[in-house]
Order: sequence, then C-alpha cells, then structure tokens
Amino acid sequence: MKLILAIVNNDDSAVVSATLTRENFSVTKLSTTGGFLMIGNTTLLIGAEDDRVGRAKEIIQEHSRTRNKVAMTTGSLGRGIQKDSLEEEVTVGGATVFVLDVESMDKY
Ligand code: 2BA
Repeated sequence: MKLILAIVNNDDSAVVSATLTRENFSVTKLSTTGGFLMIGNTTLLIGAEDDRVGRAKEIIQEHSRTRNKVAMTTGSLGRGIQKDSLEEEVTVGGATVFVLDVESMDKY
C-alpha cells in the first residue's frame, strides 16, 4: 500500500477529490499554505493499493491546471512587511505529488 500526498491548487481541489472519490479512492483534504508564496493550497491524503497509484496520479494530473496569479514578492518573509513589497505575476497550480510506502493501515 502507498500513501499519496498531493499538493494541489485550491481552485482544482474540489474536482480532483470528487473525481478520485467517484473512482473509489478514499481521500482526506487538508487546508495548507505554501511556504514560499504563503498562498493557500490543498493537500490530499490518498491511501491506495500499489496497483491503483498510477490511476490516482493520472486523475490528479488531468485536473490540476497551472495559472498565473499576482503575488507579493516578499510574501515568504511574512505578512508584516507586505506593505513594502512589490506585486509580481507568478505561475501557480499544477500539482506536487509524493508517494510514500505505508508500513500498515488500521481502522479501529
Ligand atoms: P509554495 O512553497 O508557496 O511555492 C510556490 C511556487 O514558488 C513553487 O511552485 C515554485 O515555483 C516556487 N518556489 C517555491 N520555493 C521556492 C524557492 N525556495 N525559490 C524559488 N522559487 C520557489 P511548485 O513547485 O509547483 O510548488 C507548489 C506548492 O507545492 C508549494 O507552494 C508547496 O506548498 C508545495 N511543494 C512543492 N514542492 C514541495 C516540496 N519539495 N516539499 C513540500 N512541499 C512542496
């Protein structure tokens, strides 16, 4: 068994998790924040049998779009100094996917 950690854009998370659920994957959604841009994103936890990992990654890739967004250049340095920062267009979205080996999974 594997644990898939997929960091996706908030705007894509609903369709990604709905599609995964429709194909009988179990999904947990966490609200997360990127450490660099300090923009909210969504981390999906998906426990899946090894032979289903490829299909989960296909779904995530298919529904995760990259898009341009205006962000503060000093966003990663904290909100306190944002009044001194410049706006800059950056590319966000797509998906970052980690696949981890699972030692065991129990439900009590
Ligand atoms: P953020 O950390 O907010 O990063 C947003 C985007 O900023 C990144 O897009 C990348 O293009 C750029 N970036 C990040 N760190 C940078 C740095 N130190 N110097 C220059 N540019 C940097 P993605 O790579 O697509 O990552 C999107 C989000 O996925 C990240 O949001 C973070 O929440 C997560 N992520 C990506 N790689 C990760 C990793 N190795 N470990 C943990 N989380 C990761």
